[in-house]
Amino acid sequence: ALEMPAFIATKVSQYSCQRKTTLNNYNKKFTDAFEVMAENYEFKENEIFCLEFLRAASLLKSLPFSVTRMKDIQGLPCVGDQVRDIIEEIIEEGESSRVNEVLNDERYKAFKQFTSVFGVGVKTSEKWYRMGLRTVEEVKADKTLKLSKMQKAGLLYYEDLVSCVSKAEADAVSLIVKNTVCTFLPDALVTITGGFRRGKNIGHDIDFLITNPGPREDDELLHKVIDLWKKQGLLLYCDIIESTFVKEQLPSRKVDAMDHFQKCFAILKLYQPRVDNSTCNTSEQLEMAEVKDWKAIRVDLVITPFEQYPYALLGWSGSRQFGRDLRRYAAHERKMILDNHGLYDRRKVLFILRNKANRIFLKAGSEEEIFAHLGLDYVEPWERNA
Ligand code: DCP
Ligand code: MG
Repeated sequence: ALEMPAFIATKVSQYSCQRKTTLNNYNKKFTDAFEVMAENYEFKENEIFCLEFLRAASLLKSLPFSVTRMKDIQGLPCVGDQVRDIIEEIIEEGESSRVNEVLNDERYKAFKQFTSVFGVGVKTSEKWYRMGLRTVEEVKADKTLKLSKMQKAGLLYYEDLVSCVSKAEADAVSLIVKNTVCTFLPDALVTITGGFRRGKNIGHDIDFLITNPGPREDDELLHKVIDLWKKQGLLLYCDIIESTFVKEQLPSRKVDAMDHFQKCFAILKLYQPRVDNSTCNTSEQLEMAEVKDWKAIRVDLVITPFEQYPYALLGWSGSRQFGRDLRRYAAHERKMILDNHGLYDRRKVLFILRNKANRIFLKAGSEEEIFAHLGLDYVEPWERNA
């Protein structure tokens, strides 16, 4: 850790895209607490308070030292009264009563379980909670529930999907994805994004970007890949979303908006010999464990046009908070609009729209060029763990 005198609190930016946040978190005790608070506010659909805690968590993750006294947070941005109170409690008591209250709250506990199911968000959780359901087991047992195809798969493979994806599993799936894509498009570029690109060694899914350099585009690529996996018996679930990208459309100013790429949310069957049978008690369980020599893994595949690839890469590499702050920075500090497709100068957009011409799109051949367009110092993927 840096010595305190080398650290000047007033120089810390309120935007995580102007900070370096590695996985080396000196303040996990605090950031875990803030993330619980943020999640609880998300479950209550209180976006303002949710973001306040997410921003504070992100800020403390970027500090090069552990906070031990209230003096340590003096002058820092993103630390409001609510956040300060919790920091104070944790410094003095070792834990926060407000956070413990949330952790013991019946509604929080139920929502936490429900939203851990693939395909289940706050809305569905609310419905189930109102029906008196409290656990995933109860949801599984209730045969009267109307479930989407996604939720059915989420419940069917629940145990595999809640146990996190390891780096080794991500590498194994990465090989499968690359091999399959290359049988159809040998020059295609397949890149792992999301948390694994930021250097994490676990994740809840594996995210891939696929693009084809040069003029050739293949709208059928994703369908061909999926069909082959189906034939090979590797596909447990898949939901293909066709591209909704329209050239004339203005970029979205919503900070958490979905992009318009053709994509697929899939569950793949990853074969792997199970070595650890120590949790099996009966011979029946042992037999089951031996029979199931695979694990269900959540995989996202996103197909991007080559000229939008750097923007897609930046967006899909996350973290979610880093992406939010990049877009907030672009809008508030540069009067530009950033999304996963491109970067637009709003003043120029208005000017050009008034003249009924096409919208303006700042070209970028790499992530470095996007940071440069925004007037930001480049931040490496492993420094984006905000
Ligand atoms: N993302 C996006 N548009 C979406 C979904 C996600 O731009 N419609 C971005 C934000 C995330 C990144 O893609 O930072 C990857 O999404 P994940 O939810 O997979 O998040 P991570 O990979 O960062 O975390 P995890 O380890 O939980 O998978
Ligand atoms: Mg991910």
